[in-house]
Amino acid sequence: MKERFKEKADAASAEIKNILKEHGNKVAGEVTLSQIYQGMRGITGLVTETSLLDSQEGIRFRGYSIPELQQKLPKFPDGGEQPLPEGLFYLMLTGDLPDAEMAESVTDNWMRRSHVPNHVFDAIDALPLHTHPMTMFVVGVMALQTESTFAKQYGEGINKKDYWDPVYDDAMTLIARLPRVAAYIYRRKYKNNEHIHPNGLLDWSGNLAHMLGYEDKGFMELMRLYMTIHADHEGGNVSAHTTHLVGSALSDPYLAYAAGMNGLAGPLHGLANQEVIKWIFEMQEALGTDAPDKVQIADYVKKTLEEGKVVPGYGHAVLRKTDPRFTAQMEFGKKHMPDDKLVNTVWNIYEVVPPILQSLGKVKNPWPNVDSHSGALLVHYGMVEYEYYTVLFAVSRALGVMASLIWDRALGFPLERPKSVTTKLVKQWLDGKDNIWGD
Ligand code: AMX
Repeated sequence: MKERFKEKADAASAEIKNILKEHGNKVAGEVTLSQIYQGMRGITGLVTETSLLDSQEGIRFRGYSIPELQQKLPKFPDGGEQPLPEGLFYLMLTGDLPDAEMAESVTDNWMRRSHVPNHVFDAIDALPLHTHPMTMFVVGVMALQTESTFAKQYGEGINKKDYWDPVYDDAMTLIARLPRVAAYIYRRKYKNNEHIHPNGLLDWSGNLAHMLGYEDKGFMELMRLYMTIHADHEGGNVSAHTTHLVGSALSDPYLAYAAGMNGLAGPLHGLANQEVIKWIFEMQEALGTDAPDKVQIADYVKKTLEEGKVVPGYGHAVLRKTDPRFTAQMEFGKKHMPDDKLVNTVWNIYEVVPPILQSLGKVKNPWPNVDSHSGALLVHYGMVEYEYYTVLFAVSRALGVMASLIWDRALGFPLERPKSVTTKLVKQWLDGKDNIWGD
C-alpha cells in the first residue's frame, strides 16, 4: 500500500504543480459578505482527495457511493456482507479498489502495530469516572503522541520532501491502536473496568466489537458498516478541517487528530449521535411509551422546537437530501431487526420530522443525517450507553482524516492561513472608504 501510495502521490504532485503553473491565477468562484459572516458555507477553499460530497447524492469515496462500496470492497472471510474499512482506507489512500489480499495485509499491518503502551491507560485512569468518554478518548490519543515518529524525525531535522513517510507511519500506528483505546474507555466506564484482550484472528472492526464485549456476529457486521460510513465526508466538516488545519502547522498526526476529535465532540457535529438517542429516550419517558405513534412524535418535535432547540440528527450544512449513510443504516435495520421498537421509532421520526422542519421556512435541509440512525442500531445489540457513541464515530473518522493528512504532506501543502477582517473594516468598505480585499 505504501509503495502504491508513493507512486500515486508523486504523479499527483507533478500534475498539481503543472495545473498551478498554467492556471494558478484563474478565479475560482466568488465570496459574499454573508458567507464571510455565516460559517463560510459554500466557499471552496481547500483540497481533499479522499472523498467528495454532493449536496443531492451524498458522499462518494474516490468516486464510489456507499452502495458501490458495499458491493466492491472486500468482506470478512467468515460470511461477512459489509465492507472491511481496511479496504476503504486502502481506497482512500491509493485511489484504487483493493482485492481481498490487500485488505487483509492492512488488517495484519494494523494488528502488528496495535500494542498500546501502559502509560496511555494510566492517563485515562487518572480521569474521574464521570468524565465524558470523548474527553477520555482525546486524552488517550494525546498520551499516544509520545510515540510519534514524525515528531521525532522532525526534531532530528528530516528533509521536508520526506515528511509524508513518518506521517504515514504515525497514521498507521494511530489507527491500529484506536480500537484498544476506545474499548478500554468503554469497559472502564461502563463494564466494571473488566478488559478484554484483542483476538488476533479478527479484523480491525471485529476486534473493536470483541474488545467492547460484543461477540454477536450482527454487531461485528454493524461495526464494519459503521466504521466504513463514518470514515470521511470530504474536507470542510469540523473534524476533517480541524485535523487538516492543525496538521498544516506540522503538528504530528496525533496532535492533529486529537484536535479534530475535539471538534467531533460538539453537538452540532459528531456528538449529535448521542443527542439523538438521549432525545428519543426523553421523548419515551415524557410520553410514557417505548413505541410513540406519529402524532405523539410530531407533538414532541414541535415542543423541542418551541423550547429553542434543534431536532438532533436532522439537517446538514451541505447535504440537501436524505443522507445515504442514513439509508445504509436503515437497510441494515430492515435486514437484521425489522421489528425493533426503537429502530421503528427512528423510521417514524423520519416520516414526521422533515415536513415540520420544512414548515419553519428557514431550515435548508429537513432530511436526516448519519447520526439520526446510528444509536438505535447500537441499542438493539445492548449498547445503551449513548454518551459513548461519538467515540465510535471518532475511531472511524481516523481513517479519512489520516489518509488525507498523509496526502497533505506528500503534496507539500503549506500552512493554512485564511485572511480575516473586522466589522469596523467591513463598515469602512461599505462606506467606500477602504478596499479591504487587498487588490
Ligand atoms: N432542528 C431545528 N432547527 C434547525 C435544524 C434542526 N435539525 N437544522 C437547522 N436548523 C435551523 C438552524 O438552527 C438555523 O436557525 P437560525 O437561523 O435560527 O439560527 C436555520 O435552521 C438555518 O440553518 P441551516 O442553514 O439549515 O443549517 P446549518 O448549515 O447552519 O447547520 C447543522 C447545519 C447540521 C448544524 C444543523 O442542521 C443542526 O443543528 N442540526 C441538528 C444537529 C445535528 O444533527 N448535527 C449533526 C450533523 C451531521 C454531523 O456532522 N455528524
